[in-house]
Amino acid sequence: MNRNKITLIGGGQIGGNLALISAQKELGDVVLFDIPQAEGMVKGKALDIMQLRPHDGYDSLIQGSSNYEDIADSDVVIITAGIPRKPGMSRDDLLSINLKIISDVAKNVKKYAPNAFVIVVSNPLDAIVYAFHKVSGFRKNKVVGMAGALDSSRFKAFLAMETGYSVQDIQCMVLGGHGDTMVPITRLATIGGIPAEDLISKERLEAIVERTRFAGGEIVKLFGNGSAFYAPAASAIEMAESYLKDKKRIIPCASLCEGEFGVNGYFIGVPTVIGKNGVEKIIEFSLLNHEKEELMKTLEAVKKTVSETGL
Ligand code: A3D
Repeated sequence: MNRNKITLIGGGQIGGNLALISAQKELGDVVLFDIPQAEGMVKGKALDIMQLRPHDGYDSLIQGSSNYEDIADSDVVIITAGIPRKPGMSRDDLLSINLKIISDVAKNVKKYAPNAFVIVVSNPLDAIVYAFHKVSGFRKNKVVGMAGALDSSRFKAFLAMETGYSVQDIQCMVLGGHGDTMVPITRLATIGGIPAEDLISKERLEAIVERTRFAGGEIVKLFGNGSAFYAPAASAIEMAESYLKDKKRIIPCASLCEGEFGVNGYFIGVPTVIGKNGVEKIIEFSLLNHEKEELMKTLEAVKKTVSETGL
């Protein structure tokens, strides 16, 4: 049986962790790709993970490369190429640099891995995934942005920390753009199937929602020179795994909406079914008035950043 091929464009903090988790889950063979100036770094990380394999006995092959020919015929491409935030920066501050990078990456992915399912992680997420889609011309079911998976896992983590109950028993979703205007749907958060609103006071829930909105910034401030990477990597892997194993998980992802939730022509966080055909469906459900208003507010923020791409 042929193994899947997973290419990681950008071999920095998230890229290295993506390689490690892909190998540990035996999702397939991995190409960890970066620019020529970082070739030694990705080759070193790849070799390090190859040498870790005997501990767990997994057989995935990990290769570092700065040659686009090595990504040929990838099944999945996860893109983290770009620069991360530093304290005081918003995700939107990264736009001009990461836009140039994603344009270059999109052309090469189109040339060498035209059939891949592409997961974009680089920020500002909703605009960068839009740019990838425009420049590559990939069909909308083959391009998706990772954000809601992470924002939801942050919401879950904070609910678990608040109650002391297992994260496994917590369900919730965060929709909208990947910025401070994201929309945690508090009324649908459950703990062991019980509405979180019944178990946690209104004030504490509001504080948790607020912490979720700024969770990325909280880590940026602690690091001082970069942004989160463990949870972002795990979130993107969850999406890749659902595609490769045709699991049909329902994950909040930045998907191209064409009318769903009243959004047209933009990538924004919505509940998305990921299976062997990529983005198989966006699941719409009724929002309350204040949730609709919040979604429209986050859409305005996404539109503004997208308009700055000039695409
Ligand atoms: P970092 O450790 O700097 O890695 C980025 C890598 O991209 C570096 O190794 C660069 O050399 C490489 N790179 C730069 N230009 C190119 C190019 N043209 N082709 C290929 N590789 C290139 O950053 P990181 O891994 O911490 O973060 C990566 C991106 O993810 C940043 O834009 C972050 O803002 C973003 N991010 C997004 C989320 C979301 O939830 C959406 C979360 C955390 C980080």
